[in-house]
Amino acid sequence: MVYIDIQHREVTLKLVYYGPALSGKTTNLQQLHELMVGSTGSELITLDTRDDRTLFFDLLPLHFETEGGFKIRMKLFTVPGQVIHNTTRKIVLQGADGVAFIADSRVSHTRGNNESFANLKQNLRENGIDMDDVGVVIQFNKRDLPGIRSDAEVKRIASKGKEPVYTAVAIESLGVAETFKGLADLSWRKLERKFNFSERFGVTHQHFMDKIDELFGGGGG
Ligand SMILES: Nc1nc2c(ncn2[C@@H]2O[C@H](COP(=O)(O)OP(=O)(O)OP(=O)(O)O)[C@@H](O)[C@H]2O)c(=O)[nH]1
Ligand SMILES: [Mg+2]
Repeated sequence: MVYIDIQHREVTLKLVYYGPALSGKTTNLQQLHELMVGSTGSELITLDTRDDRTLFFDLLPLHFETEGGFKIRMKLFTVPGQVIHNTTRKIVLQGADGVAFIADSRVSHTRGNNESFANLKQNLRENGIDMDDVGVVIQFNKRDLPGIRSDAEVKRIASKGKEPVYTAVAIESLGVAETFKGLADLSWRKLERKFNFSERFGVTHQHFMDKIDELFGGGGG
């Protein structure tokens, strides 16, 4: 859960990239890190990989300060997607304020996506997290590959569920920033509902989103 340090006027959000093995979770964080170079001094920390598969997690810490001197920290994690690493996934998910579910757009990966989404729900429940309190967004990644669900189909899926849906080619950095902004936006809304940041600390939602844009060099792009 979000960590609020009133004395130091500081809040820490935990955002987790979740999804089936090889869907592109680590790639999303790598691309975000590249996109934000210059605006944050943060390093991307990648732990325990073998053959480029995540064994524990990746972590991208971000931080910025509002004009009123309120500090916002965000910790972006990836989980290991391989089925066997469920214990690790569950631990990394503890206290999540937001989740970006990275799905593989290929039709052949439908089952893997569905099983991983069910696993997300189960691990949230087992961690005592109410899904309604968490900002969940979905990214259909690997739009460059053959055999993917059509845009129309992705739209249809989006209209059926309540989670915002994004499309991406993470290796080309397409859709990566949009997904992150959507995740930050929704997670902040959920927290605002509970903790009333704008009233307590003078941090409006718009101000928060402006700061997020600045991480990408400003200009809202
Ligand atoms: N064609 C294509 N390949 C991608 C895309 N995004 C990621 N990949 C590739 O997919 C493979 C897996 O990407 P990762 O980011 O390591 O996947 P992951 O979800 O972190 O995998 P685990 O850590 O095992 O759960 C890598 O070879 C990536 O380069 C994409 O948009 N298109
Ligand atoms: Mg990974």
